[in-house]
Amino acid sequence: MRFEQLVSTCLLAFASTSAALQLPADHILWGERGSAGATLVRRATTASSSSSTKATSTRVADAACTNGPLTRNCWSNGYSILTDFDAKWPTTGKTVSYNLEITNTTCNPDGNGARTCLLYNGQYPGPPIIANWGDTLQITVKNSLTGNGTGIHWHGLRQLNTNIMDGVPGMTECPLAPGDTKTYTFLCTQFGTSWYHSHYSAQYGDGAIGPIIINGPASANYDVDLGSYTINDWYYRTAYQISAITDNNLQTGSGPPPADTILINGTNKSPGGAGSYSKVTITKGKKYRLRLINTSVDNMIRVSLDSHPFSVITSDFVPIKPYSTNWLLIAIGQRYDVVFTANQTSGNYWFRAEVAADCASSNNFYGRSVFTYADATYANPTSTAATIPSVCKDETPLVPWVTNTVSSTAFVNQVTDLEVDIGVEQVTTNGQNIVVWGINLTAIDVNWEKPTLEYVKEGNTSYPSVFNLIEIPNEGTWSYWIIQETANTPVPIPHPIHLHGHDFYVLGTGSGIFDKSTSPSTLTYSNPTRRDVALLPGGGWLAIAFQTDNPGAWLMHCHIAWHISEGLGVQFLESKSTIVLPDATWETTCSNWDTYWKNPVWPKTDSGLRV
Ligand SMILES: *[C@@H]1O[C@H](CO)[C@@H](O)[C@H](O)[C@H]1NC(C)=O
Ligand SMILES: *[C@@H]1O[C@H](CO)[C@@H](O)[C@H](O)[C@H]1NC(C)=O
Ligand SMILES: *[C@@H]1O[C@H](CO)[C@@H](O)[C@H](O)[C@H]1NC(C)=O
Ligand SMILES: *[C@@H]1O[C@H](CO)[C@@H](O)[C@H](O)[C@H]1NC(C)=O
Ligand SMILES: *[C@@H]1O[C@H](CO)[C@@H](O)[C@H](O)[C@H]1NC(C)=O
Ligand SMILES: *[C@@H]1O[C@H](CO)[C@@H](O)[C@H](O)[C@H]1NC(C)=O
Ligand SMILES: *[C@@H]1O[C@H](CO)[C@@H](O)[C@H](O)[C@H]1NC(C)=O
Ligand SMILES: [Cu+2]
Repeated sequence: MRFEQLVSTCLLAFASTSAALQLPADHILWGERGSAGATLVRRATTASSSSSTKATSTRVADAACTNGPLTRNCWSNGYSILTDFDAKWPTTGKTVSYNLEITNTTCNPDGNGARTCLLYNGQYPGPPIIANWGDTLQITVKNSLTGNGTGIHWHGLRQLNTNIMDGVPGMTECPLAPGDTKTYTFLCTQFGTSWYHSHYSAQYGDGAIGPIIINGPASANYDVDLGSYTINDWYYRTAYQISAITDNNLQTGSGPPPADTILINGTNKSPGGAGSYSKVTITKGKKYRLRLINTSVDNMIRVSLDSHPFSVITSDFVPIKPYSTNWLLIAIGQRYDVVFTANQTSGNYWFRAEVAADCASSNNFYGRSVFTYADATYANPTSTAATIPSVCKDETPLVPWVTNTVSSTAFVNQVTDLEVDIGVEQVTTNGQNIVVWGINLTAIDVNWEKPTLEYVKEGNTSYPSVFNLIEIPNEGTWSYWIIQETANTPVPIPHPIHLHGHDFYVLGTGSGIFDKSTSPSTLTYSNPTRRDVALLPGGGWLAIAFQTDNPGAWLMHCHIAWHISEGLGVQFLESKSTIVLPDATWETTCSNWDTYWKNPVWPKTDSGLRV
């Protein structure tokens, strides 16, 4: 079965224009706007009263102060919560090293029964990767699988000038052949919470995930960092089995099978009562930071801690103005860091993870874990849940702490030429061209033997049309995208859209068709939500913008594993003339892969990507 035929569940149309705003070359270098006229605004800090101040200058708010429970806004000399990490970051000169070995083993996270799992260092979730803002991470990955290639994507990490470390087989690297090793080296220009996962086929659904924490300042104070808390759907069959069922269901018009349960930090009790809950001990009077990461393959989940409202302090990596909520909806790939206070009667409280039925998600069981006050005896809680919301939409308002503005003139000037049409497969966006991707269009299909960066290195521009490649030739421009579900789609379901290499600005979302004559005026250009995964509403549209400031081949895709596997993705080839090209070590990964692929254990049966 050809997976191009399978794409019909993902009735997405991608429409793009790009502003031809040229900026001085030193703009990117200094992260600073020059004089009036340029519409791309990039500031190193919000504390500036003058837009012509150099990003490297010291601001009062950035002066050295020590990060502590009452000063989480501080970081180090010249860096604080006011720093725009897209423009400026510390370089500590420190390298933090990890080894991750993926093996084919078994796991039994809720006691329901052992199944085949593909795990990092035998752990589920994989070991947390922890570094400080400005450190270099150096992670050596060994593929100890006998029957699959692999590759790790470091979700949300910008990979400035290190596109070859982005871990996307068929785009930024050849897969690691069985037995092969690759060292991924990159600078942590951002801080906050994220995760790593295999981007090779359906692998991450079988356990190949782990958290990433990059310590830095925060927009609210707390006493204790509880660390990462992954929340995800879980199946008793393997991801390859579920994926095959999903593909077959598609032919008959039915959806994927429901997940069997939800795991919280890799554990839960099974419906039959086996297994154990994740247990967290808290002390009365203290404030806690919890780093919530949605590592699902298919399901949207809402989480809540009974009687303890969350103050939300990030959207993905981006620090935001804290706001309070009882329930948080986390789409796949999204992260929210929250702060809560242990100020209730001493006892046991449920942490709940409920599948969001209103988001077309379904599950056979729910997730639970237990938060216990240090002076109470552990028991199953009797606490009461807050009223659960019933509308499927991304969290709002998510107001970035560092204020940035998107050019509205560039958008409005271009949007008059926006047309949504079906059938354009490959375009460049330096004009006013449109790419639309819908029911009868190309599903992305990468080439593991000849990744996009190999084409770039060869100077070969004959990209196969199934690469879904869109060139953005110039740096220093705004790129705008309307991601549109086709009119009258029979499958009006939400899709979590993720972009590599950039945080994007969410200009707006809506139901129905984006109307170029009225919708632009409803968009937010002043300090819009900034993040790396946003929800495209079912039967609607999502308008995003990003600045071209990171040369590379960057994937934009739906983070529902089945959907990207079925081809719901495009790749941007940004400023190909300034991409740092693959080196000899990179080529060795390819020659090892070519040797393996002459006689592989299994053939390639999907887009090759998965998340
Ligand atoms: C993992 O082991 C199972 C059971 O032996 C086997 O069927 C499967 O092909 C292996 N998977 C990989 C990726 O090597
Ligand atoms: C990966 O291994 C699984 C079994 O674990 C197999 O079903 C699948 O076809 C393999 N895929 C590739 C491309 O090697
Ligand atoms: C979740 O597990 C990780 C280890 O994988 C640990 O570092 C972290 O603290 C745990 N989170 C909580 C909230 O207990
Ligand atoms: C994770 O994301 C998926 C898909 O976007 C969603 O269905 C699920 O509810 C989310 N999980 C959590 C814990 O929010
Ligand atoms: C507990 O703290 C929350 C904020 O985290 C606050 O809204 C609530 O009023 C406090 N409750 C008590 C009993 O102090
Ligand atoms: C799909 O496209 C092909 C070729 O462009 C066309 O012949 C066919 O009718 C289209 N199918 C649908 C369902 O639009
Ligand atoms: C470009 O790559 C394709 C696919 O490998 C190859 O067939 C073609 O000869 C290459 N063209 C040039 C000019 O190198
Ligand atoms: Cu999708």
